[in-house]
Amino acid sequence: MERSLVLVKPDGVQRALIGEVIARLERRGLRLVAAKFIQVSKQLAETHYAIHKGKAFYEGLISYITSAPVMAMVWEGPNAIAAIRQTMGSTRPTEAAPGSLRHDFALEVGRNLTHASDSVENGASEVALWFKPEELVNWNREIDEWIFEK
Ligand code: IDP
Ligand code: MG
Repeated sequence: MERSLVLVKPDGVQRALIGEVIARLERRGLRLVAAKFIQVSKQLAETHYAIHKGKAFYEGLISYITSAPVMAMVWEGPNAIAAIRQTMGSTRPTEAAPGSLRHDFALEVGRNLTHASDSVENGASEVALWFKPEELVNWNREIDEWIFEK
């Protein structure tokens, strides 16, 4: 079972799209593990986006993610990493597949609504960065056997 960190970034929160993001992930069959609504500190932002340090958009990215509250969540499921990134759409909204969140609700790469982990390993490390172990809820749903094959 793969796990991904999912963020509704400040633009998604300001535009009242938290529910839209959650609805699409729920509808896909993914299972919610944790959620919290927080103001991101500069320190957390810099650790989370350390891989982008030095790039031209880095400073703008840090001020974007710390500009207003975010909805931070953990979602899990088989193939969760690929499934969630597909539901989000490509990083650049004009390259995102029709029907994806970034296609349907965004125009610019610097205001692309969401974050999702890009690999199983990064999913695990991002979940550990954003959440304490006791904030993660292990649970089963009645419908799991109709969505998860095993
Ligand atoms: P991802 O969020 O789809 O994984 P990354 O390449 O990891 O995309 O970039 C992280 C975030 O940095 C993007 O979601 C976007 O908000 C921002 N970003 C990436 N490239 C650019 C750019 O060229 N200009 C402005 N912001 C960018
Ligand atoms: Mg990324």
